[in-house]
Parts: sequence; structure tokens; C-alpha cells
Amino acid sequence: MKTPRYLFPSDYMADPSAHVFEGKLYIYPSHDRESGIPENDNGDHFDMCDYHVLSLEDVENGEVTDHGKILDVKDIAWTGRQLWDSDVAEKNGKYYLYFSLKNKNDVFHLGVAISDTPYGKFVPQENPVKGSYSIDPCVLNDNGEYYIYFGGIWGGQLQRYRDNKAQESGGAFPADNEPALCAKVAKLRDDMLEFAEMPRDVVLLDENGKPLTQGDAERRFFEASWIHKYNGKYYFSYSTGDTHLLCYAIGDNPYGPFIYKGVILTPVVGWTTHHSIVEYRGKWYLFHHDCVPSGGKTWLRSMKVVELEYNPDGTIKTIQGKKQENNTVEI
Ligand code: FUB
Repeated sequence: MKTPRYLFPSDYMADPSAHVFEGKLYIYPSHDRESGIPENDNGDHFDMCDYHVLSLEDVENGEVTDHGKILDVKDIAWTGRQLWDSDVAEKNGKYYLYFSLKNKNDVFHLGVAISDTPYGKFVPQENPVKGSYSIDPCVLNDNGEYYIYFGGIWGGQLQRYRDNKAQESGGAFPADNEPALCAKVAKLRDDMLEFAEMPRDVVLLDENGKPLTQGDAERRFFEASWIHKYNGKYYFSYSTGDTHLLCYAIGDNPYGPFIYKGVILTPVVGWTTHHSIVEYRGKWYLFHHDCVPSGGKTWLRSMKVVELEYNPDGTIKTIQGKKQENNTVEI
């Protein structure tokens, strides 16, 4: 499957987190909508208010089932606005949906909702995860130990925090030559509902072992963490945001550090780029989104999937975001 496939043309959905549960592929996307809010650097135009779950059995040609709404912003007690990226993990037959939401003071936190099935409905906890902040949770099940990764700069508010504390000044970015702001990782408690430890930095190093700097906009972390394992190594992948790349770095354990390795996906049509990587029936796939079907409206995104390939040395072959079958560039 060398040509990307749009997964769900009848609606706008983005940030697809794909997992294999009960032998099937389940996709947990953000549900984009037209709310009329003008575009700004805070991302106010990403004004989503519910989640659906989709599933499919044959990635290349199979029908995609929409299992309907699994969580509504109105059902969450601490709700403010903007349900952003989410992810789901399974433990002992229960499914835990981790989501990003602004509270009533417009501060992003992570929430958890629970279901007995991968397709919901999911029942949210009364309060956000204690000590959580920023956006874009993703969960790794590493042989029964669960780790949550999160964070995003600009509208994702990560720059407001240092050492897991909100800064009274409102926070700031490091200088261009200083180490970049990092995504965060924490082990989850046995009940999956809280952090078992204080979140740590997901440190990304260059080929000389030096932390990537804030000014290194083509390589430093912006948002959209994902983690997968391949041949015993841990692959941390992410978006560089304003330079619109999906990049990856490889480490020896879930905490890192991770050494920068390259670009997975060059820019797509649209502003955000976001993804998940999953192995299914012997092949690896990159789930992502672009804005071609909406004519380039950055807040109305459409999910795609394409096969992802590794080189013999474990590096990932770069995929061209804007190329079509006939090698022309979309829009
Ligand atoms: O979908 C809203 C936000 O856009 C996500 O949380 C980010 O990763 C970006 O894709």
C-alpha cells in the first residue's frame, strides 16, 4: 500500500490514534467541526466537542465502521472547551480513553474516561489527572507497564510550565540556543487513572549526544507524541509544528533519551501534522491527516493511512506528504 488512503470521507476527523484491540484496528480521532472561530496561534479554531471511534479490519480496502459518539464535552464535569487529541489503552479488559481538554479557566489538562469495550461509551472521571497539563496524551503498554507521554507548545500551553509547575509569569520559551522544551512521560498508576510519578522530560539528542535546541525548529519537539517499539527499540515520534514535519528519535527504554533519526512525513496540506504508527497483520502503517478534502481549511482535517517501511538498519523511510499517485503535489 504505497498510496495513502482517506479513511472516512464523510466527516472531518484528525489526530488518529490507531490500536489493535480484539484483533481489529480501532481509530480514536479528534472530531473537527466548523464553529466559525477565526484561526489564531492559540488554536482556538480547533473547537471540537466530541469523539467518535472508528474500526476496520482490512486497512487497504475495507469498510470503516463509525461506532458513533463515545464522549461529549457536555458529559465531562470539569469541562471548558476544546477536546483535542486523545489515545486509548487497554488493561485487564477495560479501556481507558486519555483526552486533552481546557477547563473552565481555559487551561489544558488531561482527562480519563473508562469503557468495557474499545468502542465505548466512555465514562469520564470527575476530575482531570492530578498534576497533568498541556495536550496530546499517548500511552505505551510496555509488557504490562503503562507510560503516558504528553505535551505541546504554543496553543498546547507547555511553555507555561517548568519542572511540572505552572509559572506565575505565564511561562516563556527557552532562547534559541538553549535546550528545547520537551514532551513529558510518566508511568501510570496501577489503576490507570493517575500518574504514578512526577512527569519527566522526553529528552531528544542530536547525533553528538547534545539536546536539540529550541531554535532547531526542523527537529525539536512541538506536539503530537507517539511511541512504538520496533526490534526491541523505542521509537518516539512527534510533530515539529510550525515547520510541519513528523520526525522520530530512537531510545533504549520508555524514558529515553532518544536520538534524533529523521523525518517520517514531509509537510502535508494544512498546518498541523499528527499521526500514529501501528503494526497490523504483518505490515506497519502511518495514520495521519491532511486538509486536501476541505480545500486547505486547516481546522477541517481528513484522516489518511499509508504503509510505513523500515530500512534494514531500523531507520524509517521518509514518506512524502503532498505527493499523489501520479507524483503531482496536492493543492
Ligand atoms: O487537533 C487539535 C490539535 O491539533 C492536536 O491536539 C494537535 O496535536 C494538533 O494536531
